[in-house]
Amino acid sequence: MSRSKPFLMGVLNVTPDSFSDGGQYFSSDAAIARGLQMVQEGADLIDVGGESTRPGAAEVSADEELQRVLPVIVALSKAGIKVSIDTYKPLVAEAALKVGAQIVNDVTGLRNPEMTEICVRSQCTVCIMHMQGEPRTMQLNPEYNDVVGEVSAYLVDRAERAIELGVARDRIWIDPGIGFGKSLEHNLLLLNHLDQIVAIGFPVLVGVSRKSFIGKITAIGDPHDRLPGTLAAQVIAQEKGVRIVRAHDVKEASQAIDVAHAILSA
Ligand code: HH2
Repeated sequence: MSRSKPFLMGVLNVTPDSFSDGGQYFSSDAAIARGLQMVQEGADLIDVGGESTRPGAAEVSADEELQRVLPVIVALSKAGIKVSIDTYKPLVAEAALKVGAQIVNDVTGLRNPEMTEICVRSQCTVCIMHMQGEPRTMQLNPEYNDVVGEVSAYLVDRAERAIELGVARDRIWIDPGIGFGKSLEHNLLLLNHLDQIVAIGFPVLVGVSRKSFIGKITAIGDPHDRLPGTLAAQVIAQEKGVRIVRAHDVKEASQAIDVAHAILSA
């Protein structure tokens, strides 16, 4: 059976406090340069975020978030790059779409009805991610009876609700939300059973890049040292059929995905 290569989403955090690249691309110039570089390195789209969602991160006002992301989205869109806006705030999503973003990446899975309205009106693509709880407290005591079943049911429910409200079925991506209200075991079960989430029928996006589950398995504290573990998890996700891989280290992920694709297609 022929299979297509997953798309590579480059992560661009225009924040001072993201868990692995906080402060690195906080100025617009540095962020734009990094966005262009990631496309050169093989990214198919760039996910621009202006507020960290790591456990304990400070909340940012919509105004502040807009100041961070808008100049970057304008510049990358003008350069013909596909941009997604990583936000749960309707105001931020709306403004980002107006200046050229084409995808809304909502880690709260369209919990806010205004976000759905904006996606319907703009006819953008939307990524619905699963998260248990809120970013500030989500890692305190995540609990599931059947994590794969519960996350799948949530994603089906949120996607069906979005369709009822007017989002086109072919504009929906789903994401199990690795690290968002999940223990190590929950993350591993989700990754090993991604094929069940793929079988739901929407394109699946997965973000494993440098995440703390890799640190827990390997006892590597510094997220920058988690590249080999990241690539292992990304290739497993690819093999299970995910359509979009979210990565900080685009050059390396691109090589891993190309090689895995050649093998899986032989
Ligand atoms: N992970 C992060 C942020 N946004 N969006 C989706 N759809 N899926 C993910 O797994 C995901 C996401 C966390 O990573 P990062 O953006 O690097 O960190 P921070 O939230 O600290 O800015």
